[in-house]
Amino acid sequence: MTAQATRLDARDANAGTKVVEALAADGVAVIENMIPTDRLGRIREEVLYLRQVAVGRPQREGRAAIGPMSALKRWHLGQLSTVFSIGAAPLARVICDNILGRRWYCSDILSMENYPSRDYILPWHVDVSNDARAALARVKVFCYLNDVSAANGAFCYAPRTHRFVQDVWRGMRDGTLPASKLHGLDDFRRYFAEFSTAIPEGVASKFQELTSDLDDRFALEAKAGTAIIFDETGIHRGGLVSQGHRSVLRYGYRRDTANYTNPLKHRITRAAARVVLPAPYRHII
Ligand SMILES: O=C(O)CCC(=O)C(=O)O
Repeated sequence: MTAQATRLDARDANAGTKVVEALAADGVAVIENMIPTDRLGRIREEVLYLRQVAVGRPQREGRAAIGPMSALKRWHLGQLSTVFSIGAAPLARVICDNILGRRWYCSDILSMENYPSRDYILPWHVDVSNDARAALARVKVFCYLNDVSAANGAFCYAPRTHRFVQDVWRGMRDGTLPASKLHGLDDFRRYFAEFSTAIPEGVASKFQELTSDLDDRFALEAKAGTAIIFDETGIHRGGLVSQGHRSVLRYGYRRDTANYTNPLKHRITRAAARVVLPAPYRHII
């Protein structure tokens, strides 16, 4: 299987800078040992707890998410201390500082357990829409909790596609391209065919080249404890689990500028939490 992304090690002192460079160039980076081997057992236990409290009952399969703020309000921080310490690791903070600026927080911690299925976990798609604030509005740190290969659903990313998707968003925003909601790879293919005369030639041909033969060569296979960081404007998919299972813990970080229902209350609660909570919680809440 071809490795289609820069691979580095979380213990490398310059890992943060290298991740930021790889994200700008390729839209994706793989970080080995994001979760040290000796903490994987504890993380798996805490993830079981997270799944139980997040959905109110033990749940073997599927997604379960908890927001750090809701974990705080429901007194679950202590039981999730290792999960939080990985999310607040210096490397995660350096990456968020560089990409999101100084004001960011962890908005959600998501556990995903996938078992054999006839369907891909998610087909080729991008996550964000044509919105100036959306590009890299969120950083996702996507950690494998077991060894993952193409056979058990490795995450797949088409490197460098983020640049051409962003060109299209830019064109829509400045009015040189017709506005349209594009999410799946087929939406992009249709759009490129329909507006071929408006889309700059370099953008269309490069996008087509990068997405013409997407398959398992783009699967990011890695050992338990490895994290994948990716730009959500690039084309990616969840793989197919044909045997075994895949266990993932995904941290989502956002700029602290989102429109909350009650922004003042939200800000005050977060500011207070940051003063009173010990590390690691105060770093990411
Ligand atoms: O679960 C996966 O492998 C895909 C996840 C994904 O597409 C996403 O986080 O945007």
